Amino acid sequence: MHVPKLLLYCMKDASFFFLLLILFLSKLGTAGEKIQTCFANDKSKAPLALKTAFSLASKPYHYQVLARFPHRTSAFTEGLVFYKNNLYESTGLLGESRVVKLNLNTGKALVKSNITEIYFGEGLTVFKQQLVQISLKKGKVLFFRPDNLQLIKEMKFEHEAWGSTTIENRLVISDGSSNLLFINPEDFKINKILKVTLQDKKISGLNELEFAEGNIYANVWPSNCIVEINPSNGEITGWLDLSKLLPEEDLLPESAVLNGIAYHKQKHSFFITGKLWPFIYQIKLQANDN
Ligand SMILES: [Ca+2]
Repeated sequence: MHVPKLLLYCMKDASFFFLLLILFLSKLGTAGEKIQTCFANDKSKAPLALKTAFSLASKPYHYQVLARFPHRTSAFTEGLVFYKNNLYESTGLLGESRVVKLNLNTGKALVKSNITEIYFGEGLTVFKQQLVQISLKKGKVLFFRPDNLQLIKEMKFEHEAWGSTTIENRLVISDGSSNLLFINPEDFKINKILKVTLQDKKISGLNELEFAEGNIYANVWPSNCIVEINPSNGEITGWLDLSKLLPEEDLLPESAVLNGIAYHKQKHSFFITGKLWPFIYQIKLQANDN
């Protein structure tokens, strides 16, 4: 049926017109609910384009919480990674930035890095048995020994850097845009820029990263959502809404968004926390029911 004929039919038959209207409004309502769940704790006005893209995407992954561990509410988490069964965290804020080896059961720091210079720590990853911490704007990259967190060396990366992970012999760095930068860690030159898209829409705000089981997982700032990215073409293949992970009574300031993703290969599960969150959650992804 051609559109003009359809309109004519609707005008002739008011009930059919109202049926169409109800269907349209119910569709909007479904999208609205999805937006609200994904950005339930978002007080910082995530871009409308981002919200719309998620509302149009397929349903999020389900997840199961396997365990909950304490987390220091003073920790402005910027990166989380496992190395040899130990969990390491990078914290941000000027004067508060360091790398910490965590006791998962107590939430306390077993070992802390000790850098006197003021910088803003960001993502944390592992390369050649060393922990690599990037920083926001000073171009500083710090390499630490995992056992005692002594500084091994410093390098420069003249680019804004938010999150990081490692794929084989390259680091992958986010910069808050929709791009992921593939870096040679020997000279910190950019080898490749991967554009991340969801149904052909660019998704910006990519932050903390984790490479796990062939996919890149990234949390999308400022939200409590994690997206699953195909590292070969940048397409988002799934997403996870973690806005219900923290109990409502534990809701924290505006800046307290999800920002820690570490994958434990042997336990087949993710360890998730956020800036200033009181807990680290161990979760297992489950397929969605699309
Ligand atoms: Ca990570």
